[in-house]
Amino acid sequence: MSSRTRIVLSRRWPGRIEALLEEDYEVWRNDHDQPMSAAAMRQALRRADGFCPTVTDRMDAGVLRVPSPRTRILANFGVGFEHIDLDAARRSGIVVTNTPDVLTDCTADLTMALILATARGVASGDRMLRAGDWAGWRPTHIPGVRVSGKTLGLVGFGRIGRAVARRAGLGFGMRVRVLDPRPPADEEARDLGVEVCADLDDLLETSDFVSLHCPVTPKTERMIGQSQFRRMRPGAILINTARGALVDERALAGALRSKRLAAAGLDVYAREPEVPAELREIGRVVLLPHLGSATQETREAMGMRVKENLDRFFAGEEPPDRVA
Ligand code: 8YV
Repeated sequence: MSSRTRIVLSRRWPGRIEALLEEDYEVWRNDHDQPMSAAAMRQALRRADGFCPTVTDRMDAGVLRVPSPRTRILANFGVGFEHIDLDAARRSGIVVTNTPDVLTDCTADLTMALILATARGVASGDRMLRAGDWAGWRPTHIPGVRVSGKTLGLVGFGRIGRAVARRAGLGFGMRVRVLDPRPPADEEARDLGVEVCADLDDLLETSDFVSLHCPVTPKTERMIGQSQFRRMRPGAILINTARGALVDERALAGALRSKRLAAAGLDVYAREPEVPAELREIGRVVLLPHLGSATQETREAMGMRVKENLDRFFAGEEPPDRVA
């Protein structure tokens, strides 16, 4: 019988990282690579020393209420951890970690991709051409919106928000306005080239592009709804690479249909992988399947960051990215 520390990976990971983990751990993989059921997760908590979930694993109090779990650490593959009930984990004596930093740049890059794609008809132009509907160049074809020099409002100014601000400010000469419960001090804001907004209305009323970069909490859930869309500039564009639950998706579809908003670029949805039909029907929405951190380099770095948390924890040390 093996006396190695046993860990469960809830989904398939990049092969190189799975192989590295297998050198140090007894690894139980979910070879079907489908979200694990609550029963399967509870069984994993009973039988493995560590469990490595992703955003597709809803680890609520019902799942975590396992009598005397063998699992002592939930090492999440991802920076966001709203899918894990931290209080329930604490009550079961389970430590929780995440993977900050390593996905900042790639998520910020994808945010810029959505800003450019929505403003410049990248997806609709591609669709039109593939459908054989391009009749040739003309001055009035797919008139986009200029990005350079416009105002970008960032709701949430943590690591990813800051990385977006650098790209937008330095690369595209955008004026960047930010909102965060812990705003940068005046000097830092000056150094970063951003302006701090007084409140959400101030940001919405002054931005051509509004991009979300905050976690979902009871306070921020559906923070962008009908009345917020009414505050936004006519013709503004909403970008969301954070979490779908921040936005009232029905109100978003309404704001797009009424042309209050020119476009939206979404990488995340309230009930993934479900994407509301009313959003799919609107051509001015660019829809991506949660690709923020999806580069080979970043997914491997996320796996390595999980491994570091596991290694330190099982060596009896404090894991570097402990969130509970
Ligand atoms: C991850 C993300 O790929 O890290 C996050 O919070 O949203 C994504 O980029 C996903 O969460 C993996 O669990």
